[in-house]
Amino acid sequence: MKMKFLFVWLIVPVLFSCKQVAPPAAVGPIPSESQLKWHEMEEYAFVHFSMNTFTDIEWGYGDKSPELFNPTELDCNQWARVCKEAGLKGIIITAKHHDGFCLWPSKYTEYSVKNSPWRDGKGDLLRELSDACKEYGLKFGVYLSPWDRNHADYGRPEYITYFRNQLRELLTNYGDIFEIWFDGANGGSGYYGGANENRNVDRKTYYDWENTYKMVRELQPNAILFSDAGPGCRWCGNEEGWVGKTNWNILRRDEVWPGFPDYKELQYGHEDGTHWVPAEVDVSIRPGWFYHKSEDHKVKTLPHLLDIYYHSVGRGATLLMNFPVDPRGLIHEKDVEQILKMSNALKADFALNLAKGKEVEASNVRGNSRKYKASNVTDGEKETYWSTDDPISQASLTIDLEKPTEFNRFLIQEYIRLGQRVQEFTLDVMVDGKWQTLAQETTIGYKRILRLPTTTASKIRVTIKKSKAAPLITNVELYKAPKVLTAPVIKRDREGILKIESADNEVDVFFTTDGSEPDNNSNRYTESFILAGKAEVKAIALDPVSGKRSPVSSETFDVVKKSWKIVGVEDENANRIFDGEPMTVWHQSSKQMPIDLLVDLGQTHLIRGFKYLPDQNRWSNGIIFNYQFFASTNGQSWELVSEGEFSNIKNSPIWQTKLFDPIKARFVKFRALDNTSNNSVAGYAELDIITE
Ligand code: FUL
Repeated sequence: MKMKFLFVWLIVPVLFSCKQVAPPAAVGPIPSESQLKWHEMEEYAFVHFSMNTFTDIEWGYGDKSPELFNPTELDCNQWARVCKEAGLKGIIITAKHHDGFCLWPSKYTEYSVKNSPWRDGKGDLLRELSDACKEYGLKFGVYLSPWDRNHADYGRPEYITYFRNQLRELLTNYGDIFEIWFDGANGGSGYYGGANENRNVDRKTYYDWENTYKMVRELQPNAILFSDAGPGCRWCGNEEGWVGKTNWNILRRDEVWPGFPDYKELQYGHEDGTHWVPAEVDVSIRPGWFYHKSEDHKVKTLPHLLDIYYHSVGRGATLLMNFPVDPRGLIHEKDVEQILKMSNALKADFALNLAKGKEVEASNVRGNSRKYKASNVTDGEKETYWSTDDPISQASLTIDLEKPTEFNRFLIQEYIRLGQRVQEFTLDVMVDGKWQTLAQETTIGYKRILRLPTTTASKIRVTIKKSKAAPLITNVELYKAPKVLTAPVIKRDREGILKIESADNEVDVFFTTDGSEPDNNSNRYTESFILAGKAEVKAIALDPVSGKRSPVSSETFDVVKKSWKIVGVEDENANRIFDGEPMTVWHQSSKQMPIDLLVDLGQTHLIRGFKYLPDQNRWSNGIIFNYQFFASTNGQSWELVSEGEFSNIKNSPIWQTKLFDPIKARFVKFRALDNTSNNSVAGYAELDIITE
């Protein structure tokens, strides 16, 4: 009797609590250990630096002399220092770009640094960079272009031996390589040892990738192989810096090959993927991958860089941020400034996790086991996770924030070691005792971050609406990111409508129109309005809570261009040159220069100068160099009021201002005598006059 009592009251409960709950089984493809480590890197750097840096082009033909490669202040420690400070975890370098020029003294070609004046031909950039990476605790990776526009054998089987020999050099001489980049751009025109011809290859078969991968696995078993199709990680399908909101880490890999035409699918992955091939977002901090002085004023702004972060890392991809190292051999100071702005802003965004250690309740816990308990998501441990019974249609987690708490960032992670599962989830918040839905989303994956309107809630609820199997959620975090206080952008269109845009829509914008410094007593901007005539507009963004303010932005406007007309042109697009939008452009082409642009100003003004903004696009065209500018009161008899060149416009295609003695004019004629690319195109982003 006594024994039976003991058994029921003591042994049975003990047996029950020890009951083994079946652990969740893997669902679909899962990542390898190296892929898991790679996911955790989150952000790392790309460096494009090679012959193109010295020839000012993006794709070298393969015919330029190694003599041209001559950085004067090359300092890989500077690159590593900047990357380290910016929180980037590694550097991938263009060991060989499409033009075939090698940054290391390869045994297999003369087309390398060994025939350049740099370090008297004794330099090895890969040695210097891999050493710098070691010193700064960064990982080191290489880009080796499969396409080689210099090599005589490109397109023939012999080239594959050459390519592998080079790869072997890279994989054996520079320590651990974390990623190897095989670009999808392949085949086309080139120098090819002097043949100067077009060579196309069958991208599916020519490279015999399987055997190359085998070699990599032997020499660097942990290296992640990048290509459109992986196998380690995949291209994200664009070079703008984003991956889809729905982002599957898995891919029907055998349907994809480097250079495949449906590459846009790579932006989302395949929900029914057969292999773990996560996306990497490669993007340059400037428009080009290589350095061009003409892009010094086009380094991406902080709001743009933050968008890139939230649209890459924030959607479960990694971010590969490119620095076009300049001809000195340094990351340009403007790029340094912007990347540090970005990393400082991100540090501030994720400074304090408001959900850390908070109580969590779940609608269902797998086998009621403590191992899978809900509070695993707020314990800061990456190996513990909340899970539910299997199968389950829907499950939710409620985090009690204890008091009304303000936040605007929500971060969630799946335990991807056992596969990516979640297909749909929602985020609800309890405000004044009532639940409201704040977001409805799809995939999570390694990490998902939502930027939300600032919300004050006492509880949040995450509902997994649809999942391939029991969800495994390892982490939920909440933050209150500071406002983005960059100088507002001021624009006025042809009609005279003034718009002021700020990067953060939760800040106040104040402005003046008389050139005085704006503060919180100035006009508050709420919506666009007509601002006629001459004005110097200045604006600031101000966080109403902290009182912090942005730098001041400033724009000067002259007469409104409403009644301006381009004479003798029917093309509607021509009006783009008066629209106040620097990114829109109109081109005039002709059989030969000069090309005239004749504008009727609609009324007579006393003018004393003009302003010209050339095409601002990445592949810009028709940048006028030598010009003449004429004025007329009747459109018949013209007076030449200014002529000359826009010095340095090729390197610095910013607003060009020319002043002259005041003259009355109803008509102006802007004559392009030539342009920076020696063709007969005149391109205009904007044209303006300066009146007395
Ligand atoms: C592209 C290349 O063609 C560009 O030059 C650059 O290297 C970029 C990262 O990949 O496909």
